[in-house]
Amino acid sequence: MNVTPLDRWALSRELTRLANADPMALAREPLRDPPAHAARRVGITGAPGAGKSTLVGHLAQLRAPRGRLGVLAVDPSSPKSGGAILGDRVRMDELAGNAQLYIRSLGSRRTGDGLADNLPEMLELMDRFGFDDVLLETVGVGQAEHAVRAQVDTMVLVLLPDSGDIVQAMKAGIMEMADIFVVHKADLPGAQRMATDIRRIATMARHAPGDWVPPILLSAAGDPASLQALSDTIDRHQAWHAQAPGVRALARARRARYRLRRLLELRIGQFIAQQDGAFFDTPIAEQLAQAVAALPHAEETPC
Ligand SMILES: Nc1nc2c(ncn2[C@@H]2O[C@H](COP(=O)(O)OP(=O)(O)OP(=O)(O)O)[C@@H](O)[C@H]2O)c(=O)[nH]1
Ligand SMILES: [Mg+2]
Repeated sequence: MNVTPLDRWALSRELTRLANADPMALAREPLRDPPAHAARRVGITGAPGAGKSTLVGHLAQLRAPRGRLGVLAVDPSSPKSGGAILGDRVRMDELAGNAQLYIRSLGSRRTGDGLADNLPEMLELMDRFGFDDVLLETVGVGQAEHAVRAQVDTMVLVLLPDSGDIVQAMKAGIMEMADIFVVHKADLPGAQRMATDIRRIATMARHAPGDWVPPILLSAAGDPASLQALSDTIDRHQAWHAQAPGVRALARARRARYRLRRLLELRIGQFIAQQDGAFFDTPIAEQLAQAVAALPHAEETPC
């Protein structure tokens, strides 16, 4: 547990710099030693209004006393209000004044996946600032989950009871990505049935011995035991993640792949935006060849 004072000012300044930095310029910065410390990274994702912020707020309350905890919310419904970031049922005054707690909202910009452009660098910064836990809230729009999956150790998928959520989630191929399913707003009708549906779908996935089998939890803002159970399940998954052979190497490779793909996509996006109609009249093989040839010259075309 980190007991040194958190330099909020330096952290905020650096996060702002990263939030505004051109990803290409950032990629050209001199390589730094990897951070000595790694935060436990937990992604909380799900459809708009599923209750992500509410869960993040309660998790922050439960987990902040154990160490330095950061909350990063990408595109929250109301970026200006800390209350919205944490959900309206969490009393801010219970969290305010905790010197080891840091909450920040990030706007998503160019990336099509609904994540902040330089999120990998921001998460690495959280490691450098000695965070024990980082909770990352993102609104699920299909693509976002794929990107979050690459960045976190534990992925919590929040689903609403009795909605088209599960169909959407299946369509987007995100059911296989969750480490923990949470049917939130379990005080509403349909939660049990939804959990049963998820269980039916989840049991179709094959698991080797020693694999993590994603649990399906029910939660409600007014049910403290359900929130504690979620926090405990996150701990269990983190413990499994830390010791399971090959899992950390896989996660590292996944992050590295995501980082490179994100840069390439940005670069290719710039290239395509710069072309005129005549370019698209040429054969597709020619277009492809030109696009690939343009890749190494990103610095000549600032975005
Ligand atoms: N019935 C019920 N409503 C809840 C519960 N938890 C949260 N809500 C309500 O659901 C609404 C959305 O909650 P949020 O936590 O802001 O949801 P979110 O997923 O963060 O929403 P976005 O960030 O806008 O996508 C709010 O009006 C909450 O009061 C719950 O357990 N039961
Ligand atoms: Mg929210």
